[in-house]
Amino acid sequence: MSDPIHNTAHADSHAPSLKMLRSDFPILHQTVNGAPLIYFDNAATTQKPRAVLDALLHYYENDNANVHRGLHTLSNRATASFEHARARVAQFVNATSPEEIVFTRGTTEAINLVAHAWGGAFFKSGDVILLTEMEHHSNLVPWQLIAQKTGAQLRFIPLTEDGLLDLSNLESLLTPEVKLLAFTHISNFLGTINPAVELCRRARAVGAVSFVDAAQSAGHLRLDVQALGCDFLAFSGHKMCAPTGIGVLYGRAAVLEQMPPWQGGGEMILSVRYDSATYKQAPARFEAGTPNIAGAIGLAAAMDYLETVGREEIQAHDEALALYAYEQIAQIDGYRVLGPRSPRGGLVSFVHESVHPHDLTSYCDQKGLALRGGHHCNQPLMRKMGLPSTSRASFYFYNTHSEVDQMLAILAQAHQFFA
Ligand code: 7TS
Repeated sequence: MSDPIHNTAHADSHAPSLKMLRSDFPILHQTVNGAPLIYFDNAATTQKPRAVLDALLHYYENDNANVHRGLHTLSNRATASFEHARARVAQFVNATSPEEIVFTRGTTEAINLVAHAWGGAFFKSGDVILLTEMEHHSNLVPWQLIAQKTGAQLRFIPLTEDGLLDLSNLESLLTPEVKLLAFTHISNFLGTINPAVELCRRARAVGAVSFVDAAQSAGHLRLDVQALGCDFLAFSGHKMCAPTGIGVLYGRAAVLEQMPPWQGGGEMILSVRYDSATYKQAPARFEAGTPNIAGAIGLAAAMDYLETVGREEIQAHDEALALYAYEQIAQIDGYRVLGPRSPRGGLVSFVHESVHPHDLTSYCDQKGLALRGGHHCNQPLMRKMGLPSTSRASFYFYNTHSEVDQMLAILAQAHQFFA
């Protein structure tokens, strides 16, 4: 069979296998405001293939029951599927064991869990939490909250003019006071791919724990937590073809074992008295209450699906579309693209010299083109760059070069329309 994804410009018009992939996504085949939908808001959430929808339906039609507590067949089946999903995730990120995988609602909840549980136990006054200036609010506000509680301080790795991390002074930032370094793998605003292996290694060298926010990378490139050398890593299922409400916290076994519980409730206890309780080992200790069972099963189905598409092919395709869009948007009168040229994740942020990004994004919506306009939860960096907001096109493997060409035509029309 030929390569399912073609990453040379315009090759997709001759790619029957890519068209076949699109047919796996029922939602893509509709018109919006009278035009065929072009869905370029994948950094916010991706669409779901039939295989994932079927897995959800199959679970609810055949196996639905609560997990880990039933002595009946459906409960045992639901438990087996849920724990199979955990093992699938472990394999997907190359964790050493499923016990290193904690299910959460998403990236945001995973970061809050670590900030409150790990940070709450181990941060003390004078400690430093090192972040970067390009963090999503999810990887900033939870650390602010725990810093206020513990007396720890936040410190930031600055950016270069090109939108890369400026690591020239890392030594002076990554001092022995730094207890944790948390950074985004791929910026959801600039598309920058950060040197995760190097950052984790440098953190380890000063005895700091590392936390990789993989929300924008997990569905786009092959993640290997052992090769990255990270202590924690988090991502959201919904940005990689799985349902909303399910996400993952990976924690290296030795670090996870030290972490006290965050939320209390059913499932996470060994034994409870009126005045005290003892807790299970990780990961159960961090999964209080009934989990998102169907979501975990959908996530495993999504991982199987992404594996059949080909994770290297996905990365190459998304990056090729982003690079093509980046170079071509810059050629259209009135537009400026942001962030480094290459390498980049599968997204491009841009601004028009006089049209507000919200007006531009609404104009595009009228043509069936779904972009995101806003601050992309990067307010501090936007403010620093003097931007109120941007428009952003973000791609996935079911997007095509001809869709990018249609976007370019719409952006050129918008320039005329608003002139
Ligand atoms: N970290 C990064 C880098 C993100 O891009 C996002 C979501 C999150 C964390 C939070 O993920 P959640 O699933 O817990 O909400 N980013 C975006 C976006 O770019 N547009 O909408 C959500």
